[in-house]
Amino acid sequence: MHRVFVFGTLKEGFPNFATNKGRRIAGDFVTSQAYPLYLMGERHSPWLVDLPGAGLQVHGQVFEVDDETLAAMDRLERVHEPDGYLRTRVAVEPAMQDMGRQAIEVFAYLKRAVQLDASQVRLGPLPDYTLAHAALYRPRIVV
Ligand code: PCA
Repeated sequence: MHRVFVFGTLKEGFPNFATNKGRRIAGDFVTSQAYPLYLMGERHSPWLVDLPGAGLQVHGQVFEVDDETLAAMDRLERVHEPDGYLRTRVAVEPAMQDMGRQAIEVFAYLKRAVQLDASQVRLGPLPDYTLAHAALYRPRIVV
């Protein structure tokens, strides 16, 4: 099993949740470090840019997923393409103080800093990807 922190469309109740067949670990989590979270381009894709220390601590959810679900998420996030997301390890901790503050290492889908084109930033840096943000999202058209 693998633990994955999702901050965007893979969250429960968000547009790509159908691809996330994992088991949610209760509560909300927040990245231990700050990262820039932007809505990018016409499709308003949520990008968590691999620039730790910039931006804000970002909220999301943690799921335990099997190999098959991880592979499906990798396909959705196009990790095998140079302009896709990079699945890497980040430290996250429970967002609620009373849940304790111990950080756990989990996978997350980040964007490489070299991919960041400032002219494409529509919104951010954000602390949280909300349903209002998701309403702006346009899925990639697969041909
Ligand atoms: N899906 C992944 C990365 C960005 C996105 O929209 C996620 O929710 O974490």
